[in-house]
Amino acid sequence: MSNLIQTADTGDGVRVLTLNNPPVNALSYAVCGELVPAIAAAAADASVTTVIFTGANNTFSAGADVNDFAIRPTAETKTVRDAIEAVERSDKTFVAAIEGNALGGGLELALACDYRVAATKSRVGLPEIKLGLLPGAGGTQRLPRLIGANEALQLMLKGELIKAPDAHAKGIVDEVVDGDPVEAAKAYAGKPKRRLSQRKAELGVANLGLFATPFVVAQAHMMVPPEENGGYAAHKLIDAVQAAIELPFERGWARELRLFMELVQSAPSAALRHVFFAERELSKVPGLPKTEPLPIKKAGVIGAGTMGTGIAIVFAEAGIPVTVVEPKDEAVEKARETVFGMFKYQVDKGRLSQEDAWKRANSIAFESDFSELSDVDVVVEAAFESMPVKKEIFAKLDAVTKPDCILASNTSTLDIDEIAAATKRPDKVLGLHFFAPANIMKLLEIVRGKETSPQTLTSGIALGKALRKVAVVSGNAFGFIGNRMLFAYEEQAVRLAEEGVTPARIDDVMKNKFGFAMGPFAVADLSGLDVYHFISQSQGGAPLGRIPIIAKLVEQGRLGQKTQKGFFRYDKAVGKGREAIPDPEVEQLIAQLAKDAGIPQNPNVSDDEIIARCTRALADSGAELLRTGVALRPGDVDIVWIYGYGFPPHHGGPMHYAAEVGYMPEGGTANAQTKELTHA
Ligand code: T1G
Repeated sequence: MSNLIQTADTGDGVRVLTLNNPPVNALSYAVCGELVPAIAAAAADASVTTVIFTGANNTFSAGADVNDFAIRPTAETKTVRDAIEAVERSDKTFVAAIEGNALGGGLELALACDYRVAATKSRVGLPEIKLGLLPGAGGTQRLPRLIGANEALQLMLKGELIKAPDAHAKGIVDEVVDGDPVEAAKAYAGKPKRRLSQRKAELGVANLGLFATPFVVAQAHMMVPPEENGGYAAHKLIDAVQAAIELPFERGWARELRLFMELVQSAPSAALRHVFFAERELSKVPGLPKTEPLPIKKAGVIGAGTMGTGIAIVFAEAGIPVTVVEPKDEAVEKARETVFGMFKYQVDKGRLSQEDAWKRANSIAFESDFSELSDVDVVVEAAFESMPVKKEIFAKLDAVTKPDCILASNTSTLDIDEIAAATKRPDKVLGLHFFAPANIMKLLEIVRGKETSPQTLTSGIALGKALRKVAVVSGNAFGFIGNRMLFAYEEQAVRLAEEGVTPARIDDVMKNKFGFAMGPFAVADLSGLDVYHFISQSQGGAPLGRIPIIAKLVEQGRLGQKTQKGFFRYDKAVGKGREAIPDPEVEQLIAQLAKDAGIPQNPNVSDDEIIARCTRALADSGAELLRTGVALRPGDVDIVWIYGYGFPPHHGGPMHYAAEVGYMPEGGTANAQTKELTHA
């Protein structure tokens, strides 16, 4: 026994079993191996009337240990289900005393109890769907019996975490306390058993009569994505909840396990579990000496354009007052409108109180003079994408800001070392590359220059967390991680178009068949074809693909969504001008240019071939970034593409997907400098 379960008797028939598996008290096979006998011992002990479950380190449990899903259990292995069956078999009263998080199997253990007491600041939830799973320890059978099948299903489909007061209002917990929930739980000692397994699951939808269940179930299946396009777990979850409504508990419990086992062995779940751990690896930079991050209490932003304003809002939402330096009054006016409009939207949506919105909006100051930045801790420059402009700004910032102030550029393609060289503090310079719209997009590329000090990088990573961003460290190279790969991806899409496959078909396949949020040509039109043209010009002028399609389109003023025509046409009357409408003129232009260049046509290439070529281009480019050390791990590449470019998470990202389909990128992924193998 290794103390994963701590047992304490309070002498009046109450036994407290404390889950003790830091940091999140995951209910691993090892923990369950101790929990099952502990429950059995309490059940067999006549002096015990009541068992209280709680967690050490002020948290209940984050559920089953996700690592365990990669291990095939043996006949001896004890799981959360075994622990819950032990509770179910016992005639003692069981109370869950929840503090911190009670998630997944943790909440399922609590649902197996007769009573649940939660600390005010605690959260409960069944987020398994985010791992491509369903609650496999009774959650799909007990939660519908507690709060009604329809509401339970919605909660599990979203996988959202619920604050204790809301959980109480929904009837998930019986009491919310400000003090110690264990003390409060003792008041339930000896109270009658109240097992959810003994209840019937009501649908919880009024006035639908006889065919209510089939109707609600059919509706639910229609509301979620197709199985092959990210909806695999959702459909199984709906089946499990249908079983809770239609079958006796024991049979529903068995059905749930069968559905869970199908999911745990599935590729989408393996991909989403990879994403879960890859995201938690991001802040660990191999070889980075441990240093204390510099405190960031005040910030500055240069430029009140779309990016500058978005970045200022990000700081304000994180509670960091920010000063935006912008010489042009009309830009300041526009920025102020954007800021107030954004916070008003949050109030209207009930996400923010009027008072908080006001406070945040007013924590953004607009000034025209750099000297207003003399006491800030970090400045993010978001000015025009021109090296001379940026160097001039950094030289000024170097002169007016305090020595410890970190100077960051939001450049998406320019050389951070060259920008840093315009200052006397290159060790305090790094790239903080936000993605548009900065206050919406979660991804942040932290670009490490060759002079960036460990403390500056550590401070950048800590700032990324404070701004609630998913921050990925990148080396300083053209396009960093995301945009570098975007060019390779777009190049392949353009090549397919040159061979006679229409942009509309390529986008349809990559979006509706593979699962991208948007197809490659719609992405190009959204970013602006002039941006692509400008960047390829700055990179030697080679066009994307074999013929200068983008150059021709730009020549014709087809810059993309912003000019209502690019690869596609956009009509303000259709989908607020954001819906891509195929344009025969562009298809004819491409066909003519391809004919002139003698490019063999293959318009009937299969959907799978289109997917393979586009995803291989991503994997090859990602592999090159790993070999050259620009990206630290394949998981980092995957997170960049999932959070920054709409790569479908149920495919795990470009590198994970390549491994999943058995594609090894040219040259492999071994980092030439460290010779470290960086497997997907
Ligand atoms: N299993 C294994 N490791 C876990 C874990 C888990 N369930 N949860 C967290 N960790 C690790 C994580 O990798 C990190 O490790 C450290 O703990 C701190 O986590 C049968 C099938 C609880 C809200 O989906 O959402 O139960 O990087 O950095 O920001 O039905 O972790 O330090 O080495 O995220 O404070 C369902 C997953 C499981 C919840 C805390 N449960 N966890 O967030 O810390 S499946 C979940 C979280 C299940 C049953 C099923 C968050 C958190 P390292 P962290 P945090």
